[in-house]
Amino acid sequence: MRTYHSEDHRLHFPQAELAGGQLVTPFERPSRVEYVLRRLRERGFEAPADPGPCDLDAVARVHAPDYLDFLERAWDDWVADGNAGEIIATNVPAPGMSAARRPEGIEGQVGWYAHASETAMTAGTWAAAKASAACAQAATRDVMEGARHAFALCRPPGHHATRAQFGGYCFLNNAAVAARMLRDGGAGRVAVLDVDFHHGNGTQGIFWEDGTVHLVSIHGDPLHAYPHYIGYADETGAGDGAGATTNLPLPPGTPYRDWADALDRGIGAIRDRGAEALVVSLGTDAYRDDPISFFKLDSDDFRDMGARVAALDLPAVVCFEGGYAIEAVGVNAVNFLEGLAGR
Ligand code: OKP
Ligand code: ZN
Repeated sequence: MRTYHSEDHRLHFPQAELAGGQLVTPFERPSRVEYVLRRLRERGFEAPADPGPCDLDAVARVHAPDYLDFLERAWDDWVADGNAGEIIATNVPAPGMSAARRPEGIEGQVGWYAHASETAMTAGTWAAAKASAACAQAATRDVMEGARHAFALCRPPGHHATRAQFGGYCFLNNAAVAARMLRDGGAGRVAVLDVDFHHGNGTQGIFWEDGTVHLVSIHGDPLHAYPHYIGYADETGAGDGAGATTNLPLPPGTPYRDWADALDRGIGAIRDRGAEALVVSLGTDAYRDDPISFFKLDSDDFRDMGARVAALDLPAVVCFEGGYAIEAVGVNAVNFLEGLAGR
């Protein structure tokens, strides 16, 4: 299995995340990647390849042009406006406001293009987000050329990024870019299996009315977990996409036994819809010691998870998402990959 990684992920490292009313070092930090790289090396995976430049046309297949333009110029506009700190959304168009016009000032625009305020942007965020998407693209090209599996060590993650909003540490939806590329490359039906602890709201939104891309997301019940206002089981898609979203929310304290039952239901749903290719949003934050999550998976469970996904017998692009128990992130991610590869 080839793996892709870009050092440019380091260009995104905000000093602060607003969490619990404090400014803390972001949970989503560069060292996460180091632990995955170390374990890949230890377990004999071939050295990660550089993905090359990001194909922005492929990104524009899932994101709005004005949003991409915003991401590109946000930092310069923010600095030009006299702001001394990092970009953090402080005002958002809440329900009840008309939100009829996009503001012209950068502060108003930041809130316009944000769905959460924990996620800061810095000078290097756009470059890092592009490098992350480039990893997904390179892995997808591998699979389109016949590889069984490929792993994109994406950072920053992507599955919370919607068509035109960032948030939840995500800017470009790498998994959605991969799924769209697979479809454009000829796969009639694609499934995205999102095993990150958090609901894949961005992916859900992007393919909400698309019956050819089936999202299955297993996640902390939004009654108790971010993204809080989306991800319920009765959200199943609309229009041509009716029935092509499968949400499997699970309660606090869920052990692997119950988690794996949900996975088997998700896998059954993917079989029923007849996917020809698979994208996995691989977050490892379902792990028992994850600092911001509430499932109880052990490291070995990620290997079993990979093996169950392998039984789908589909070519698969695996995109790295969340996971914040820093040292265990590498073990858990690589355990999944070994399970998937049947090692
Ligand atoms: C991104 B990914 C911590 C709250 C965390 C944001 C979580 C983003 C998760 N106090 N809120 O899905 O792992
Ligand atoms: Zn997550």
